[in-house]
Amino acid sequence: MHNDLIAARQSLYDDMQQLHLAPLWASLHTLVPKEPTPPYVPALWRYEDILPHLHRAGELISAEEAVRRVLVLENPALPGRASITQSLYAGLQLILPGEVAPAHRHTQAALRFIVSGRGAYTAVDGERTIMHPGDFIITPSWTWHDHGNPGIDGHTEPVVWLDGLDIPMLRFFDAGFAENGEETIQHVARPEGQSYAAYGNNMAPVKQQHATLNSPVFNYPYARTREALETLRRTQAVDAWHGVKLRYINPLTGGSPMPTIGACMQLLPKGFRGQRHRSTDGTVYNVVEGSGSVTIANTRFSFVPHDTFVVPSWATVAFDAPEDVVLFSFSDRPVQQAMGLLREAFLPD
Ligand code: 1HN
Repeated sequence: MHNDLIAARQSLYDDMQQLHLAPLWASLHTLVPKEPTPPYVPALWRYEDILPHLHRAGELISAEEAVRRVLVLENPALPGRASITQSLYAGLQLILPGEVAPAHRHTQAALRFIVSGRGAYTAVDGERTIMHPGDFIITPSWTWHDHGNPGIDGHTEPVVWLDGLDIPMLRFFDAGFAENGEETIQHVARPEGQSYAAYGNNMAPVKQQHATLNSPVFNYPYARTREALETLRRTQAVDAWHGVKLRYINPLTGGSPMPTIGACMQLLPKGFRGQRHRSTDGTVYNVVEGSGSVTIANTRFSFVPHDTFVVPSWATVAFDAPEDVVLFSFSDRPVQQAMGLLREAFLPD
């Protein structure tokens, strides 16, 4: 009787399959897990391992031919998906002296976190900004952007940055559009520094302060961020989980600089031994300064400057900083917050 029932059920499922029907009760527990079960894994990419390959690519393909010369950091459990988490993409981009990466725009939003080198610029909707190591730069959805590396003061060097995009999220929504610019290098419409002067000094133009989805500031310079963290470590209690951590904001709203990606910078003072925490936003980190280690779930990863690592949704994370450490990070937090889904937990010792 029992075997008959099993066979009869299987026969039902087989017949249903012809009609593209599936029994919910067979997968209900995986569809609605008790807590997140991300299909991707914690991982760390050593800059030292990536850089030789990036330079080999530099010898084999120009920035212009490649359009963007990027090595994609693919989550080891999501091969071929151009995804570091389920919602986010990350890659390391190289632009050599004299090269240009042609103007285009797309609905996918991008951030740049400058890793190494000086003398390159990125242009966003008619304004250029020189990229310095540690700068956080945004290229919001559907903004024209191109990059170039003319050098600075007669001195030229390769420039490398980390790109973060919401590519998998837009793929999920099937909301991707793109177009190429008519010119390779977009026309410069405003002098460098104009948007920062207008919006980057805790002030806003008296006649045009309507808030938009994207921050009117598009380069958040490292010098200012670093100085803020340095002052705060000396003047306030260090958080037991985050150290000293600030989030980047759209100055007109106080919200994230772009609606789909949030970003932070944190300083872990020498000797910091962080407590474990977790959150539903899978997060990508880039090491700016200092060596240390991070324990993600049960795995400990050592890191040095410029390494990149990913902490999956709901995995516990704790940092150890035997010297001063500065970490940049980004995630889909603003999306989860807008949907009322973000959860985080700060675990006791
Ligand atoms: C893109 O436009 C850039 O502008 C970098 O530098 C990476 C990955 C996929 C699609 C567009 C850039 C990208 C990208």
